[in-house]
Amino acid sequence: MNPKSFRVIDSHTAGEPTRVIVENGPQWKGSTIQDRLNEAKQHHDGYRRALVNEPRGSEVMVGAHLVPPTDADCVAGVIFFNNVGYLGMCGHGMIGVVETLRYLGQLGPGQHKFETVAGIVTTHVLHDGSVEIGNVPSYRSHTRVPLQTENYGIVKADIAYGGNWFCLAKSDLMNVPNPDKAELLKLSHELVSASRAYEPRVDHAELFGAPVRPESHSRNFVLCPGAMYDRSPCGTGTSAKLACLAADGELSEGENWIQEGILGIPFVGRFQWLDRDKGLVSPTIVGRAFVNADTSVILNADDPFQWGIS
Ligand code: PYC
Repeated sequence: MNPKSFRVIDSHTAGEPTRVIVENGPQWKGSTIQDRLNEAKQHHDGYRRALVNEPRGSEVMVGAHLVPPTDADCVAGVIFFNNVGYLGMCGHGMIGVVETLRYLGQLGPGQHKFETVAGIVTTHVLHDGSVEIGNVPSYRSHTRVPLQTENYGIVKADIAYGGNWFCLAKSDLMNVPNPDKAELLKLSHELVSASRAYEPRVDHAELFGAPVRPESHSRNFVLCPGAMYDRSPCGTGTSAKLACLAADGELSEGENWIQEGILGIPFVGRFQWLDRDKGLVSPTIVGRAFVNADTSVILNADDPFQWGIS
């Protein structure tokens, strides 16, 4: 790959940024979303490194390639990436992609489907500008397993899938108005490591505590791969939480769960059962994104950090 520049649109969803390549991106050759993920990894990883790493991006940035869909019912395929690699699905990022396409005039009101590496997701642009995501089937694989951490003793945690794999635990560290991020990161890292004995694909941790707003049910802190924490309530993380609430009988089918992120901005989630015996749910997440930049990324062969600082 050697474009001189390409156009990107930036947005944030509840504080968490998404950067979508909209012009002069890679030429895709494969036919399935899995082929295209492999191509992104093998041939187009420079786009990822240039976009999300410093000096253009930061560890908190999630990027997205829009690729031709395999399924004719879908608007596009989406390959999400961050500072260390690729994500099967990204809820805040999907809301950002929909808002980006709306900003470009390429998406009208109503329902639109997208292919992701984790499966097909349905999106719906609502009248107030927020976006509803019908996420991939989600489930809990392990219930309240005792995880031995280095600094916090034994912590009981659930392990669940919501498009990415999560270790989920309640933590008193969250029950203060301004939680200590360094402590939350340390505990989250220790939980991800310990939970891999049960499910090796876990690469996100989610800690829960009391919400800030009276109408909310919970506030979370989500550690993502690449050591950054999600500024939003995390769409895939909220989906994993919904699977746990459903399995525990703590939320009824169709009932709203208001999940604040660490900045206090909420996503609204609810679920439908797909298979009650297997604990499989279809989660819906609602959140809002705002476009905040429409710009060109310039690649200069003389620049020692043309491809970002890894
Ligand atoms: O919203 O699903 C999400 C997400 C995953 C990583 C960052 N955000």
